[in-house]
Amino acid sequence: MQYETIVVERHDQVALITLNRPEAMNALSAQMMVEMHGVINELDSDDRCRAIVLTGNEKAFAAGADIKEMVDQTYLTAVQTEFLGEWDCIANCRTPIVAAVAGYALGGGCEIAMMCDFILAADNAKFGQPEISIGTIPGLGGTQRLTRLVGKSKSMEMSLTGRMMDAEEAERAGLVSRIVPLEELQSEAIKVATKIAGFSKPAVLLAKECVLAANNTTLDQGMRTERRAFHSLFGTPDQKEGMQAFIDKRKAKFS
Ligand code: DAK
Repeated sequence: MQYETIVVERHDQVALITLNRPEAMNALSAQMMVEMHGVINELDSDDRCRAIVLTGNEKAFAAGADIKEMVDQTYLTAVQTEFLGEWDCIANCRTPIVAAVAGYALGGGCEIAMMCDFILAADNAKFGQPEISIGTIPGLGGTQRLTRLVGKSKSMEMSLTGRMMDAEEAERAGLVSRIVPLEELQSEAIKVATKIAGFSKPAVLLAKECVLAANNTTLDQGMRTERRAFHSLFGTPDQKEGMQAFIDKRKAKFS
Protein backbone atom coordinates (compact mmCIF):
# COMPACT_ATOMS: atom_id res chain seq x y z
CA MET A 1 0.00 0.00 0.00
CA GLN A 2 1.14 3.56 -0.77
CA TYR A 3 1.45 6.00 2.13
CA GLU A 4 2.13 9.73 1.99
CA THR A 5 2.88 10.60 5.59
CA ILE A 6 4.74 7.49 6.69
CA VAL A 7 7.30 5.12 5.18
CA VAL A 8 7.06 1.41 5.95
CA GLU A 9 10.01 -0.93 5.40
CA ARG A 10 10.53 -4.57 6.26
CA HIS A 11 13.75 -5.83 7.83
CA ASP A 12 12.98 -9.57 7.93
CA GLN A 13 10.52 -9.99 10.80
CA VAL A 14 10.79 -6.37 11.88
CA ALA A 15 8.72 -3.55 10.39
CA LEU A 16 10.20 -0.07 10.48
CA ILE A 17 7.64 2.75 10.37
CA THR A 18 9.10 6.22 9.77
CA LEU A 19 6.92 9.29 10.32
CA ASN A 20 7.46 11.34 7.20
CA ARG A 21 6.34 14.96 7.33
CA PRO A 22 9.77 16.58 7.70
CA GLU A 23 8.45 19.97 6.51
CA ALA A 24 6.20 20.09 9.60
CA MET A 25 8.48 18.46 12.20
CA ASN A 26 6.42 15.29 11.71
CA ALA A 27 3.32 16.94 13.19
CA LEU A 28 0.62 14.31 13.59
CA SER A 29 -1.96 15.07 10.91
CA ALA A 30 -5.32 13.41 10.38
CA GLN A 31 -3.97 11.66 7.29
CA MET A 32 -1.00 10.36 9.24
CA MET A 33 -3.35 9.02 11.91
CA VAL A 34 -5.43 7.16 9.31
CA GLU A 35 -2.33 5.73 7.64
CA MET A 36 -0.84 4.68 10.97
CA HIS A 37 -4.10 3.09 12.06
CA GLY A 38 -4.19 1.04 8.85
CA VAL A 39 -0.58 -0.07 8.94
CA ILE A 40 -0.52 -0.92 12.65
CA ASN A 41 -3.62 -3.08 12.32
CA GLU A 42 -2.20 -4.75 9.22
CA LEU A 43 1.17 -5.48 10.85
CA ASP A 44 -0.45 -6.66 14.07
CA SER A 45 -2.34 -9.36 12.21
CA ASP A 46 0.63 -10.35 10.02
CA ASP A 47 2.37 -13.39 11.47
CA ARG A 48 5.57 -12.51 9.59
CA CYS A 49 5.85 -9.28 11.57
CA ARG A 50 7.16 -10.00 15.07
CA ALA A 51 8.23 -6.51 16.18
CA ILE A 52 7.81 -2.92 15.04
CA VAL A 53 10.10 0.10 15.27
CA LEU A 54 8.47 3.53 15.14
CA THR A 55 10.77 6.45 14.38
CA GLY A 56 10.94 9.95 12.90
CA ASN A 57 13.89 11.91 11.57
CA GLU A 58 16.98 13.44 13.19
CA LYS A 59 15.23 16.72 14.06
CA ALA A 60 11.87 15.42 15.17
CA PHE A 61 10.22 12.21 16.19
CA ALA A 62 7.02 14.28 16.15
CA ALA A 63 6.34 17.83 17.37
CA GLY A 64 2.79 17.02 18.43
CA ALA A 65 -0.63 17.03 16.85
CA ASP A 66 -0.88 19.28 13.81
CA ILE A 67 -1.74 22.68 15.28
CA LYS A 68 -2.71 24.10 11.86
CA GLU A 69 -5.32 21.35 11.48
CA MET A 70 -6.51 21.71 15.08
CA VAL A 71 -6.90 25.46 15.34
CA ASP A 72 -10.54 25.50 14.12
CA GLN A 73 -11.66 22.31 15.86
CA THR A 74 -14.86 22.70 17.91
CA TYR A 75 -15.99 20.93 21.04
CA LEU A 76 -18.89 19.35 19.16
CA THR A 77 -16.84 17.87 16.32
CA ALA A 78 -14.09 16.76 18.69
CA VAL A 79 -16.60 14.80 20.79
CA GLN A 80 -18.61 13.47 17.86
CA THR A 81 -15.58 12.23 15.94
CA GLU A 82 -13.63 11.08 19.03
CA PHE A 83 -10.96 13.48 17.72
CA LEU A 84 -7.48 11.87 17.44
CA GLY A 85 -8.73 8.73 19.20
CA GLU A 86 -7.42 6.42 16.46
CA TRP A 87 -3.88 6.97 17.71
CA ASP A 88 -4.80 4.47 20.44
CA CYS A 89 -4.01 1.81 17.80
CA ILE A 90 -0.39 2.03 19.00
CA ALA A 91 -1.28 1.32 22.63
CA ASN A 92 -3.66 -1.47 21.56
CA CYS A 93 -1.16 -3.22 19.27
CA ARG A 94 -0.17 -6.66 20.62
CA THR A 95 3.04 -6.82 18.59
CA PRO A 96 5.91 -5.18 20.49
CA ILE A 97 6.64 -1.62 19.35
CA VAL A 98 9.94 0.15 20.05
CA ALA A 99 9.98 3.93 19.75
CA ALA A 100 13.29 5.23 18.39
CA VAL A 101 13.23 8.92 19.27
CA ALA A 102 15.61 11.57 17.94
CA GLY A 103 14.99 15.30 18.21
CA TYR A 104 11.66 16.64 19.42
CA ALA A 105 8.99 14.36 20.88
CA LEU A 106 6.46 16.95 21.97
CA GLY A 107 2.80 16.88 22.88
CA GLY A 108 1.14 14.07 20.91
CA GLY A 109 4.65 13.06 19.75
CA CYS A 110 5.73 12.39 23.32
CA GLU A 111 2.40 10.66 23.93
CA ILE A 112 2.66 8.23 21.02
CA ALA A 113 6.26 7.46 22.03
CA MET A 114 4.92 6.57 25.49
CA MET A 115 2.24 4.33 23.92
CA CYS A 116 5.09 2.22 22.51
CA ASP A 117 6.52 -0.56 24.68
CA PHE A 118 9.77 1.23 25.35
CA ILE A 119 11.68 4.22 24.10
CA LEU A 120 15.25 4.26 22.82
CA ALA A 121 16.42 7.85 22.74
CA ALA A 122 19.11 9.45 20.61
CA ASP A 123 21.42 11.76 22.52
CA ASN A 124 19.66 14.79 20.96
CA ALA A 125 16.14 13.74 21.99
CA LYS A 126 13.88 16.24 23.74
CA PHE A 127 10.60 15.30 25.39
CA GLY A 128 7.85 17.67 26.42
CA GLN A 129 4.15 18.33 26.88
CA PRO A 130 3.99 21.98 25.73
CA GLU A 131 0.21 22.05 25.14
CA ILE A 132 -0.27 24.54 28.00
CA SER A 133 1.57 27.14 25.94
CA ILE A 134 -1.04 26.92 23.16
CA GLY A 135 -4.03 27.06 25.50
CA THR A 136 -4.76 23.39 25.88
CA ILE A 137 -3.61 20.24 27.71
CA PRO A 138 -2.30 16.79 26.71
CA GLY A 139 -5.03 14.66 25.11
CA LEU A 140 -3.40 11.34 24.25
CA GLY A 141 -2.31 10.22 27.70
CA GLY A 142 0.32 12.84 28.57
CA THR A 143 -1.09 13.52 32.02
CA GLN A 144 -1.57 9.79 32.70
CA ARG A 145 1.27 7.78 31.13
CA LEU A 146 3.91 10.41 31.87
CA THR A 147 2.87 10.53 35.52
CA ARG A 148 3.09 6.74 35.83
CA LEU A 149 6.50 6.76 34.15
CA VAL A 150 8.25 9.70 35.83
CA GLY A 151 6.12 10.45 38.89
CA LYS A 152 3.81 13.31 39.78
CA SER A 153 6.34 16.06 40.37
CA LYS A 154 8.16 15.95 37.01
CA SER A 155 4.97 15.19 35.09
CA MET A 156 3.16 18.09 36.74
CA GLU A 157 6.03 20.47 36.02
CA MET A 158 6.09 19.43 32.37
CA SER A 159 2.33 19.76 31.89
CA LEU A 160 2.08 23.06 33.79
CA THR A 161 5.15 24.80 32.36
CA GLY A 162 5.83 23.04 29.05
CA ARG A 163 9.47 22.53 30.05
CA MET A 164 11.28 19.94 27.91
CA MET A 165 13.46 17.12 29.23
CA ASP A 166 16.64 16.23 27.40
CA ALA A 167 17.63 12.61 26.79
CA GLU A 168 19.74 12.33 29.94
CA GLU A 169 17.02 13.64 32.21
CA ALA A 170 14.50 11.38 30.46
CA GLU A 171 16.71 8.37 31.08
CA ARG A 172 17.26 9.27 34.75
CA ALA A 173 13.52 9.75 35.17
CA GLY A 174 12.66 6.37 33.63
CA LEU A 175 10.91 7.73 30.53
CA VAL A 176 13.41 6.11 28.16
CA SER A 177 15.08 2.74 28.49
CA ARG A 178 18.46 4.01 27.28
CA ILE A 179 20.30 6.58 25.19
CA VAL A 180 22.27 5.80 22.04
CA PRO A 181 24.32 8.07 19.77
CA LEU A 182 22.10 9.68 17.13
CA GLU A 183 23.88 8.00 14.22
CA GLU A 184 23.28 4.55 15.76
CA LEU A 185 19.65 5.04 16.79
CA GLN A 186 17.94 3.33 13.86
CA SER A 187 20.33 0.39 13.59
CA GLU A 188 20.22 -0.16 17.36
CA ALA A 189 16.41 -0.06 17.39
CA ILE A 190 16.22 -2.58 14.54
CA LYS A 191 18.78 -4.77 16.33
CA VAL A 192 16.72 -4.75 19.55
CA ALA A 193 13.49 -5.42 17.65
CA THR A 194 15.17 -8.27 15.74
CA LYS A 195 16.19 -9.80 19.05
CA ILE A 196 12.59 -9.67 20.29
CA ALA A 197 11.38 -11.09 16.96
CA GLY A 198 13.63 -14.13 17.42
CA PHE A 199 12.04 -15.24 20.70
CA SER A 200 8.98 -17.43 21.20
CA LYS A 201 5.95 -15.46 20.01
CA PRO A 202 3.57 -16.57 22.79
CA ALA A 203 6.21 -15.79 25.41
CA VAL A 204 6.76 -12.32 23.94
CA LEU A 205 3.01 -11.59 23.76
CA LEU A 206 2.44 -12.70 27.34
CA ALA A 207 5.49 -10.87 28.70
CA LYS A 208 4.18 -7.67 27.10
CA GLU A 209 0.66 -8.25 28.40
CA CYS A 210 1.92 -8.86 31.95
CA VAL A 211 4.16 -5.78 32.06
CA LEU A 212 1.27 -3.64 30.79
CA ALA A 213 -1.02 -5.15 33.43
CA ALA A 214 1.26 -3.67 36.10
CA ASN A 215 -0.17 -0.23 35.34
CA ASN A 216 -3.80 -1.30 35.43
CA THR A 217 -4.11 -3.70 38.36
CA THR A 218 -3.32 -4.09 42.02
CA LEU A 219 -0.10 -5.97 42.86
CA ASP A 220 -2.15 -9.05 43.85
CA GLN A 221 -4.10 -9.10 40.57
CA GLY A 222 -0.95 -8.44 38.59
CA MET A 223 0.87 -11.29 40.34
CA ARG A 224 -2.01 -13.65 39.55
CA THR A 225 -2.03 -12.56 35.89
CA GLU A 226 1.71 -13.15 35.67
CA ARG A 227 1.56 -16.55 37.44
CA ARG A 228 -1.20 -17.85 35.13
CA ALA A 229 0.61 -16.56 32.04
CA PHE A 230 3.81 -18.21 33.26
CA HIS A 231 1.97 -21.50 33.84
CA SER A 232 0.32 -21.35 30.41
CA LEU A 233 3.68 -21.21 28.65
CA PHE A 234 4.38 -24.79 29.81
CA GLY A 235 1.74 -25.68 27.20
CA THR A 236 3.88 -24.41 24.32
CA PRO A 237 6.43 -26.34 22.24
CA ASP A 238 8.70 -23.28 22.46
CA GLN A 239 9.09 -23.71 26.22
CA LYS A 240 10.19 -27.33 25.75
CA GLU A 241 12.55 -26.30 22.95
CA GLY A 242 13.96 -23.31 24.87
CA MET A 243 14.75 -25.27 28.01
CA GLN A 244 16.02 -28.36 26.15
CA ALA A 245 18.29 -26.15 24.04
CA PHE A 246 19.75 -24.66 27.24
CA ILE A 247 20.43 -28.15 28.60
CA ASP A 248 21.93 -29.29 25.27
CA LYS A 249 24.09 -26.13 25.14
CA ARG A 250 22.73 -25.10 21.74
CA LYS A 251 20.72 -22.16 20.37
CA ALA A 252 16.94 -22.62 20.65
CA LYS A 253 14.90 -22.86 17.46
CA PHE A 254 11.50 -21.42 18.32
CA SER A 255 8.53 -22.42 16.23
N1 DAK B 1 1.83 21.41 14.14
C1 DAK B 1 1.92 21.97 12.92
N2 DAK B 1 3.07 22.45 12.40
C2 DAK B 1 4.17 22.35 13.16
C3 DAK B 1 4.14 21.78 14.45
C4 DAK B 1 2.90 21.29 14.93
N3 DAK B 1 2.77 20.66 16.14
N4 DAK B 1 5.41 21.83 14.95
C5 DAK B 1 6.17 22.42 14.01
N5 DAK B 1 5.43 22.72 12.93
C6 DAK B 1 5.88 23.37 11.68
C7 DAK B 1 6.11 24.87 11.89
O1 DAK B 1 4.90 25.58 11.82
C8 DAK B 1 7.04 25.18 10.74
O2 DAK B 1 6.27 25.27 9.57
P1 DAK B 1 6.51 26.48 8.51
O3 DAK B 1 6.40 27.73 9.29
O4 DAK B 1 7.91 26.24 7.99
O5 DAK B 1 5.44 26.27 7.48
C9 DAK B 1 7.89 23.91 10.64
O6 DAK B 1 7.14 22.88 11.29
C10 DAK B 1 9.22 24.03 11.36
O7 DAK B 1 8.97 24.44 12.69
P2 DAK B 1 9.73 25.68 13.37
O8 DAK B 1 10.09 26.71 12.37
O9 DAK B 1 8.90 26.11 14.54
O10 DAK B 1 11.08 24.96 13.86
P3 DAK B 1 11.98 25.30 15.13
O11 DAK B 1 13.20 24.45 14.99
O12 DAK B 1 12.15 26.78 15.28
O13 DAK B 1 11.12 24.80 16.39
C11 DAK B 1 9.69 23.24 17.61
C12 DAK B 1 10.81 23.45 16.53
C13 DAK B 1 9.29 21.77 17.60
C14 DAK B 1 10.29 23.58 18.99
C15 DAK B 1 8.51 24.19 17.30
O14 DAK B 1 8.13 23.99 15.95
C16 DAK B 1 7.30 23.95 18.19
O15 DAK B 1 7.27 24.44 19.32
N6 DAK B 1 6.30 23.24 17.67
C17 DAK B 1 5.04 23.04 18.34
C18 DAK B 1 5.17 22.11 19.50
C19 DAK B 1 3.84 21.92 20.23
O16 DAK B 1 3.27 22.90 20.76
N7 DAK B 1 3.35 20.69 20.26
C20 DAK B 1 2.10 20.37 20.92
C21 DAK B 1 1.01 20.41 19.90
S1 DAK B 1 -0.58 20.12 20.67
C22 DAK B 1 -6.05 14.87 21.63
C23 DAK B 1 -4.96 14.13 21.38
C24 DAK B 1 -3.72 14.73 21.22
C25 DAK B 1 -3.58 16.08 21.32
C26 DAK B 1 -4.70 16.83 21.58
C27 DAK B 1 -5.93 16.24 21.74
N8 DAK B 1 -7.31 14.24 21.80
C28 DAK B 1 -7.39 12.76 21.72
C29 DAK B 1 -8.50 14.98 22.03
C30 DAK B 1 -2.28 16.63 21.11
C31 DAK B 1 -2.03 17.94 21.11
C32 DAK B 1 -0.71 18.42 20.74
O17 DAK B 1 0.22 17.69 20.49
